Amino acid sequence: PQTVRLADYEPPAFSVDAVDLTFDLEPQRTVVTAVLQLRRTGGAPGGPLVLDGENLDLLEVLVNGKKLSPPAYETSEDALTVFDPPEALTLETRVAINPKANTRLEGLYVSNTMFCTQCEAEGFRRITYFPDRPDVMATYRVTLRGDKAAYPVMLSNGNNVSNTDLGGGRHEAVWEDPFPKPSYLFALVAGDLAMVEDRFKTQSGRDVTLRIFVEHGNEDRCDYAMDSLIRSMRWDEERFGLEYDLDIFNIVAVSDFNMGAMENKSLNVFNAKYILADASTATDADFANIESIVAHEYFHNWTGNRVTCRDWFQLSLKEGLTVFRDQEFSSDQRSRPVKRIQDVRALRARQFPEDSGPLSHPVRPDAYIEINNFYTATVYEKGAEVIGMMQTLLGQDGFNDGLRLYFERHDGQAVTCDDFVAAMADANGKDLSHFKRWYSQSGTPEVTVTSAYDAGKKAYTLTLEQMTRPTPGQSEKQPLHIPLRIGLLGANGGDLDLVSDSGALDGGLVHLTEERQTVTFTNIPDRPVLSVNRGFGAPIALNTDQTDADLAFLMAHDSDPFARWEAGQQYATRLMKAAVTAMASGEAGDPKGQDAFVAAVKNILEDNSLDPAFKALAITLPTEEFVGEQLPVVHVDEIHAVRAALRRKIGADLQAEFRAAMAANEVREPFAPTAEQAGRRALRNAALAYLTADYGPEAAKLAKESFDRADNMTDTIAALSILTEVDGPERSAALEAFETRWKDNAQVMDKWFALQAVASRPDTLSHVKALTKHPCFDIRNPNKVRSLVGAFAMANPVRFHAKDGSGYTFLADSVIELDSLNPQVAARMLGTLGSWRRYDADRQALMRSALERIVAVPVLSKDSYEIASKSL
Ligand code: HT7
Ligand code: ZN
Repeated sequence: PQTVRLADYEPPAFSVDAVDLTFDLEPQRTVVTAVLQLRRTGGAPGGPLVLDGENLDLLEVLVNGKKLSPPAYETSEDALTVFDPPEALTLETRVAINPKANTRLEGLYVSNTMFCTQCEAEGFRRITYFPDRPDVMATYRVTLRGDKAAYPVMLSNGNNVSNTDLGGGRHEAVWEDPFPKPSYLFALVAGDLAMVEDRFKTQSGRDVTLRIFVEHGNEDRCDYAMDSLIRSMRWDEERFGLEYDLDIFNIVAVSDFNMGAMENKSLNVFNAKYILADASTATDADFANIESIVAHEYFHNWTGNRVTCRDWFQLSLKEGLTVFRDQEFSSDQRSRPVKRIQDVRALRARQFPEDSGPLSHPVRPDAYIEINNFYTATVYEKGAEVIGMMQTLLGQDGFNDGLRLYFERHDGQAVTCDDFVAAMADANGKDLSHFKRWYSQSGTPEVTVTSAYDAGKKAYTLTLEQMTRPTPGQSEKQPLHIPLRIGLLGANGGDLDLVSDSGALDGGLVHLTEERQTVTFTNIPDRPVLSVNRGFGAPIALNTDQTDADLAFLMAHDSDPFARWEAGQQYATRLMKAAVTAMASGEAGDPKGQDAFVAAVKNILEDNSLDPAFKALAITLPTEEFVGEQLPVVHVDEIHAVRAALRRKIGADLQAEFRAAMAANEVREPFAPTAEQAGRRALRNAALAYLTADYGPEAAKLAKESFDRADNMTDTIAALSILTEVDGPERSAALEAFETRWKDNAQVMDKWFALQAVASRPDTLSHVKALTKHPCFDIRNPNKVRSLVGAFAMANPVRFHAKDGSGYTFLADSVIELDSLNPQVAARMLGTLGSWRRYDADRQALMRSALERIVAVPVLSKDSYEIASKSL
């Protein structure tokens, strides 16, 4: 397969001013008529007109109303070429497509009985011939014709300008979108759908109709999504002055969807999982996800749609910025520190491994085989961190000025990350050229901080060194501009005033721009305790000379809540690493060292100044995956054993405290999806998990009681996740009760599949295999695949990495089967095999051979080929 390179970017040879599309909708044969107004804007004079197109049955081509025949045009597997085109022309094509047979879920497809589209990144070329690239922006008029009974609802982008009964049981709807847009933002939906409606008045007085379309029976489960949409619209006006620009905003929930949601202009399409919720079916985490994803897609209306990407290498221009915006929104709606901790946990879990593995790429990648593979944690989450650092450097007002200038300059254009940074720099009179390296350099910078205290001079000196390890294709690394927020704690736990050799430090911000720098703080009465990278202001890995006592002190006193949480994580990681290393080399280890940590956990539990959501996070140990990453070799079984043992010890030592925490945080009032109630449930369930950490008979009883009493999905899932680990009759009783109650609810059944897939018990893989035959499992449904195969491969390290290689074989088999149906989802399942170099020799060999088996499949998608071959 061909590699596409940023360096080869050429502006389009032809632009499209206007598109007129007509769809005659039939599940197995939809006819698409496209009329494009084209004009030459580049390329070689007199050169041919080349349009992208895949899997299209071409029926007819006309130029300026005249029918063409070969050799005036030719088709290939992925293009239509028209020779000797006029400089400006009307091109009409008619193609037939088969939406029902479209298992890739890209382009136009059928989900249950409804039609829907997914065009980002390159799905539009599966609908009609078109220059399917984001820098071709056009206005669209769309006519939809279909059976009135089967598709009473027919939607596309923009405004509904007419509806006509065509007779014979068919009808027609016409939609016009006045805003020029790239083809990836085109959408259509047709089906028999229920609708929930609300209204929003913008700050300038525009009355917007808000509609959510769902399958019949789900109308009552849209309230939270609608409320999230309204809150997002208001927040974007208040925070950034950004207002909605049409009179209608539609959302449609679909069951079969490759990702979370899609920001098509005024017609957002969502994975139903991120719309439908109520107390009995959704967990607190589900509600939080709905809030942030609804906001994310809405925010794209400005950051992505009004100003879009010139090419797909610039994906982070819209995604990094929009993730930053949705994170800010959720922080304002909920607890900012808790949100920050959750975001950092996600970044470490998904982006850090990517950055240190074979698929490492910059926030702005410079080459790809399949663009679908670059919707990554690096482009999204690290991209958001880069935006956040810009806000730190410019201040919130300066950042807002930069954003204003960006829209002033580029509204209606397709632009680059460089254009974005230029607007930020120009609006603030700053030079961001050094900072911009974050866009082009891959890898997580490692910062080492060493301290020295001079009691005589009352001076405290920090030496800061940064280093980024080589990544594929980038052997040389340059120093980055790393903004580090630093605090020094005095003996009473308070923050000391920071006066450095370069003057007072505003907010404790140190700019690390060189490979090595020192900073000396003066007037420091005693050796302080260092708190560094407060708020996780920079996405780095940090080495410090902090002692265990320093970490315990920070856990108890740091004024920065993130740093308080982080100290606990580092402390626990240190203990677990030591125990794993000892165990792997057959030594006894020093479990006594763990008592001080348990005492620090007790302190957190009993600190009444802390909110329950924070406490729940602060007492949760780093994941097995995180611990593994800190070790030279991932000792899978030892890490699992050590973490489980530490959890049992904490649970046993703090029995009384956990019982008290459970009682104090029981939510007795009616369920509400508020951050406050969610925090109490999180702490109550974290306490329950510690009390049952030995999975013995008492634990089974306690968890089962909790399961039976639960009146909301959060508590149900918390109890069931414990019960999946136990051996007694409570396990099967709970799993069966859950299945009986929820077998008709696909979304809830996803949870049931996932819980069984992540159980650490030895028989998990056999259960997972059996579950692939369950009537609710369907390999064509991405949510099901992610719940069962994805959860097993990505969230069950001890069973996925079973020494006999059975986990790898299962994954490879599943990927090979899925690849022929849905390559995008298949390729996403593969990521975990890429880390094979991090394991022992036996596992390395087994993981490699699973990858080799995939690469050797004769007809493999370029999606899976790219991931598997680059992993080897
Ligand atoms: N911009 C979208 C990214 C996307 C996508 C969504 C659904 C299915 C396939 C997709 N390919 C790319 C979603 C977002 O980031 O908002
Ligand atoms: Zn997005």
